[in-house]
Amino acid sequence: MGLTIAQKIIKAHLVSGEMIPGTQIAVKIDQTLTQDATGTMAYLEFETMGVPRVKTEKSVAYIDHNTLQSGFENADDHRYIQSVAAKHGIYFSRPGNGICHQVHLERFGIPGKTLIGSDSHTPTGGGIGMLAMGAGGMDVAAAMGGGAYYITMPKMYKVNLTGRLKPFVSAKDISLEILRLLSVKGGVGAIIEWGGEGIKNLSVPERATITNMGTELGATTSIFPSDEVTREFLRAEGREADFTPLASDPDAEYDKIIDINLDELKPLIACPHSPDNVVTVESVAGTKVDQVCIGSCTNSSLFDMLKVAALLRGKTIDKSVSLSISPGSKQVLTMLSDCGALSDIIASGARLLECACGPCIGMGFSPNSAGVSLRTFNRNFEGRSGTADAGVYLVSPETAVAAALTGEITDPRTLGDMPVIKMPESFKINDTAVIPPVSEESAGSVAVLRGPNIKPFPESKPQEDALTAAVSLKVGDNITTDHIMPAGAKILPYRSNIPYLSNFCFGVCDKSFPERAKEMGESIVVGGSNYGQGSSREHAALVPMYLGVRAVIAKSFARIHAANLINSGILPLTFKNADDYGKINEGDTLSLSGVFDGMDKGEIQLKNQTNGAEITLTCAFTVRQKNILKSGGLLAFATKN
Ligand code: MIC
Ligand code: SF4
Repeated sequence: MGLTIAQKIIKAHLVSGEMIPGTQIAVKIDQTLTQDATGTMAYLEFETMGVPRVKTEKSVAYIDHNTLQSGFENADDHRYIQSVAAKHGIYFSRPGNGICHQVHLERFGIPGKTLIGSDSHTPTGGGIGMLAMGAGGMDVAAAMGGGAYYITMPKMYKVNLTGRLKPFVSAKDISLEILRLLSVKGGVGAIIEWGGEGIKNLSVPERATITNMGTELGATTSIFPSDEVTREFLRAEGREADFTPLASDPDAEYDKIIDINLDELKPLIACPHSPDNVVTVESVAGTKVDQVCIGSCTNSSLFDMLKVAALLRGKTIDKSVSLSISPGSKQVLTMLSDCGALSDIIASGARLLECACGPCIGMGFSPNSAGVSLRTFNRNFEGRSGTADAGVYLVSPETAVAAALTGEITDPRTLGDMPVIKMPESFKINDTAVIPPVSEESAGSVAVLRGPNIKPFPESKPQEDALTAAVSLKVGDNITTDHIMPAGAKILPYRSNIPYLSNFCFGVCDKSFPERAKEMGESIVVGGSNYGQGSSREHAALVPMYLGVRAVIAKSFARIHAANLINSGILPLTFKNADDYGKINEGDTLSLSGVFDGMDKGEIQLKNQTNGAEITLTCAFTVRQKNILKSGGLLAFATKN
């Protein structure tokens, strides 16, 4: 049987296991990336592991999330990351150099290589034919130390694109269409390969928009072939030598095949508060808009920005709209400036933000009360923008500009003719904002600089054979990591201070949770399906662990979050019968007995002491995961072994 692209890369990197879907495999990791919001913790963990020099081919530390320095905390973390990177063999991308995924694609991504990143949108690298996956900080730390990355062997899905995008319909609309078709759970346990003759007309940045948003499907990753389009992109980046062709075999088999005809696609929009709440733009046209934000790792490439500039040229944005533009990288910004397109953007009345995540993670530019914000980003979860009652919509750059010009949601096809965008043959290369590590010989003289905001790592407890604890919180379906551990400008600076962060845990669902959990000592959280979707932030597991959460029982889990729970020593258990979810209420006391035996058998019995209900829970832990849980988390396990 022939192989898919992902299967070929996995086969070439397989350290243990067999490529049987649903079973655990370990893959060798060639490259890692971190960003600052998860990086500080990842490097603290890496230091604990005691490995002097990273063992990957390339590891890069980016500063792109916590760039708003309203106190010493973020600046201290930047200095810590810069010093730890220099010492241990990691490249350091300075604040202002751009969003990790955009810069990595431009400067470091290599077709056929494996990449894990402590950020859920690491699959952006799939746009260039990498097997790129989001992971928790501890897993990234382990990979930097030469450890393999353990995942469940995914199923293979294929999306066949036919036809060609019409003017004012773009890659973002393809992402929204697949979300409309599959939902935020539709990609769980799968790798999505994009193919068909329709991909020939999609440039690498457009492909990267699509693989980036594959994260919102819950997919392990998404990937495009490495073809002549890829070669052209690498050539423009002065990196043609990194090119290798990569395609699936003609007889490769897929678990699901989806066809999308690009000729028929219309401008789409994801309505609040979920990326799969997708309708056509024309069906909500006329809705008043307060704010428009263009940028983020989904839509901040030079191609996107040139389109935006061309559509804004000679026009003024509506007086009721505030428009922000954040180019994805210094390279994009420099080229926009050199060709004069930046002036068109500025002249229109847009506000220029730095090359960073910015509004996407609530780092400034929060909307007004009950405001309507149209964003070219990938997530519109409740509260994420920093304004609790804002309504965030996800759109393409074309639709974003249309709304900025008219002050209301507007089908961009009504704007007239789409200007023709000419991409330069080569990009302007200037890597001075990427600081290489010091040589191995000089590493001893580098002092690691720690600020007072770095608090000791919380101690986890080994799992025991029996657990009796009360339910501190019961939540519904699709709970995101933004619900569990919110981000935003006020909270993000404390990512290396778990005790302080814990005051905000589950704040979006129930502000009294942290107090209650602390009073209970040990407790259990109950959730619905797709629990923990969204970000890779391990803080969504570390903080509940700090607050005494010993187990999470849910109808199903998102991949990275389930791994983070295990890495933090928390038991993720699934209802065998989803209806049993109704037999547990907040405050009930639950008893789990025979946990070790149950972990081996894949079933653990639960007794609800409050109402007498007997419930069967399932789990599918590998030997390694059982040992991690019995050790009290990955860090304890890794330092012991
Ligand atoms: C996000 O988009 O939610 C983030 C912020 O980039 C996160 C990482 C984090 O929480 O630091 C992600 O997607 O993994
Ligand atoms: Fe940054 Fe937003 Fe991308 Fe996360 S989704 S990496 S916050 S731009």
